[in-house]
Amino acid sequence: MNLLDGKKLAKDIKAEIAEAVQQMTNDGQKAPHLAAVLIGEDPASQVYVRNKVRSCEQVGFQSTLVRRPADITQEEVLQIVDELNKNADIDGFIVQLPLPDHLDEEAITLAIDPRKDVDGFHPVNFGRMSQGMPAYLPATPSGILEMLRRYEITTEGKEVVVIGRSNIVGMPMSILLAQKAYPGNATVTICHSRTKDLAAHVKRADILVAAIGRADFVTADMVKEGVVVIDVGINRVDDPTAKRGYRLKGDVDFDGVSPKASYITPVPGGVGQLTVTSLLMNTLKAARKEIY
Ligand code: BQF
Repeated sequence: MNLLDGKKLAKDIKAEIAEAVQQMTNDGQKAPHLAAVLIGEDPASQVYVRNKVRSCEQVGFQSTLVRRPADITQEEVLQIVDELNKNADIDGFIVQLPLPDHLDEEAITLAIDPRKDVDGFHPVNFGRMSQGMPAYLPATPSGILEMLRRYEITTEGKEVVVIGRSNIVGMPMSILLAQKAYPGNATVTICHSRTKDLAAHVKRADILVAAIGRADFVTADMVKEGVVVIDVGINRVDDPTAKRGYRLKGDVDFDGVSPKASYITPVPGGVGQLTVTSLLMNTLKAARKEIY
């Protein structure tokens, strides 16, 4: 078993981004500037946003955090998005999901200028991505592609099984791995809650992407010997012995599955790390106007 070490890759990628920022500022340009909108007090969202702001600092980006209470109105959120769209100093911004229930996530995502949509969630970016046009790719699939590239994992002709069909992970991941590209050229199966005999599909996978959102969902009996396992799950499970009272577990039973896997991502320290570096890469591209 080989570990797909997200922590190490993230360190390398951040050093590369920091170098690019140095170049820009040496050339008299301003540093890339990312803004994040955080609404409410969701504990996981607070961790993620703090993580993103700290990562910006590490690479020399400017960052702006816009924090608002959970009872903000839809109109007020749209007002913030509009201001960020117009603010020439901001290269890209994100609205941290999930949003409180009374807010319309779809309408808010649609209000973001696609040229500043560094999360790649706007349907214009999804559409461009689907057609192989330059686009801001959603951060998690983009991070997974980068991981496959850097570990030189072959995807051409491989059986890929993606479990999960979300707009931000499962769907775009499936499209990207089926595209005529590297990494890509795979034969992709999308499994979901209505799939009949999920275990039979998973058993055929050369590469498995697990994006379900349930701790230890994939067990050793379900996978083929030699499988490459990409575990997207970030699940909090109670652990009284941990300092925060919980620990993170993936969607894959790591201890059971890893002896059968040729490569596997750990949780924590796997895909999540690359999700954050992909957001930074997208912001760098936005500052350089590389996409459109
Ligand atoms: C790690 C996310 C579900 C829903 C909304 C590093 C992150 C997580 C884990 C992180 C995630 C998950 C993010 C690790 C951002 C990934 O070392 O294992 C980084 O910050 N993530 C998010 O912004 O929104 C989510 C998962």
